[in-house]
Amino acid sequence: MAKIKVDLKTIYSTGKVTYQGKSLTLDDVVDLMRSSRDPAELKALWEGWHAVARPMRNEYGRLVGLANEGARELGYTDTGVLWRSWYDMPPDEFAQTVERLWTQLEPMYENLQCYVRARLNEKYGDAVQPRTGAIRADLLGDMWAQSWGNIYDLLAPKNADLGYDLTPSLVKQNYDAVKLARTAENFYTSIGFAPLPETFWSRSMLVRPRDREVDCHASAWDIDDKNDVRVKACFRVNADDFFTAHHELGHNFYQRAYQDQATLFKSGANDGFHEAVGDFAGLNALTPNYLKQLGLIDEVPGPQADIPYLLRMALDKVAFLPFAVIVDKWRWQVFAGEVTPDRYNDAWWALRTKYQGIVPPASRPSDAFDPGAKMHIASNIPYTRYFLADIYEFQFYRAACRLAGWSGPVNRCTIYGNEEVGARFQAMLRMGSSKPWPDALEAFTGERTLDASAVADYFAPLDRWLTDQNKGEKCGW
Ligand code: X8Z
Ligand code: ZN
Repeated sequence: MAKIKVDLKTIYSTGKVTYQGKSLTLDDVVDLMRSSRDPAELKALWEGWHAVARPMRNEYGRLVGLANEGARELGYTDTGVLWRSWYDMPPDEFAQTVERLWTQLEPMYENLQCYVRARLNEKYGDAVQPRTGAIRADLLGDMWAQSWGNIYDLLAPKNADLGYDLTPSLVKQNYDAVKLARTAENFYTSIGFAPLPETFWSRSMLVRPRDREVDCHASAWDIDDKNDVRVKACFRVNADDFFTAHHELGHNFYQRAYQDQATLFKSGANDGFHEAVGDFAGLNALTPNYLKQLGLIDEVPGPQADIPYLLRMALDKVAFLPFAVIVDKWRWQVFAGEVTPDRYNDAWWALRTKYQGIVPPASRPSDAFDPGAKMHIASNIPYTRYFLADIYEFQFYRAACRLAGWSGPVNRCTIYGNEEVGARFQAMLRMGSSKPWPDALEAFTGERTLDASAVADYFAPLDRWLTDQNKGEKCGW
């Protein structure tokens, strides 16, 4: 099993795409897809990367069999049940909880999909993107069509301007990978966290080394259960990695917060909490008030920028929801033996189309293994954690803004510099996994359940606006 895991991981992290005579790494391709608006080029890059995963299928099938053997020895029916057993409730109830949360947010996603599809149709024409049905997966500014913020320029409201563009500002202000991480650290220290240890800066990998192959997918590490925390990433200077820097450091600050717990409790309240800490910081850090304090924008835009801002956020946070559901829905089916290797790819696209309303740019080869083109499948890392984080981070944010006594539009709230809120937040993180997660959630928010209303309330003004914009469209797919 260890050998298979290394094989799959290696195929993923060393995969190259040959395009226009150049050999491109995944981060090169991802970078091109952020800004390319040429459908032929996008299709070539998308197909090129998905071809990398083809040789994984057989070994992946063997991994599933071995993982299931282990899960059964531990008393679980299959690995999917084992993975669903981590949330202080029976595995079936957890699956129902995910379904409940998704069902609550689905109408908002459909609204967003409908609006985006119409704008893409106007940009590319019927032959590339029809006005009805699913969206072509390569047109959304992201290899996995999981977050769509990079095509905001194609979707911006006609008469309302966001007022700034973060990526060029970062470039203009001479940001580099270290400055991204320093800036993220600054958010945490402003709310009372101790600065990162010097070893973080000397031992982390923040850019892609030129002399060897590395796994570039960003991750955060706790090496000694004490202070030797590190990030491994290949940051580039753009809005995505500005956010990712906050995300990764969230893992490290959480690790340090629970370092005095007993060994068994040195982990997140659940894995979704671990992902949500940095996302919560990122939500605060993207607000115009804070960006102004950093000198990244000249002026805080007026109320006319609220809808554009919410749209920009929804393209990342709302668009992500169905993707974050299907990655493990697919694996739950696979681990349960409901989907066999010959149907891996079809089952993947059935879910992608049903939940996300997207389709591949052209029909897929019969031996394709498109799930393997996503790091978390190739490296066998569970994914529902990111769905949970997408919910928790808005619950954290809503509670933080309440604690801070914020009264303006919620999207403008930032608790930057608020040590009182920071202390409450750290008290939750210090608990590690010593208590069931509802206790941890309650310690900071006063709430004990996963609650989609925090996301829904945050985006409510946008949802109304989208409904209005979509008048006359045939939404759904
Ligand atoms: O894998 C990550 C982090 C590392 S835990 C960079 N994320 C998911 C992804 O990239 O697919 C963060 C958002 C979702
Ligand atoms: Zn993470």
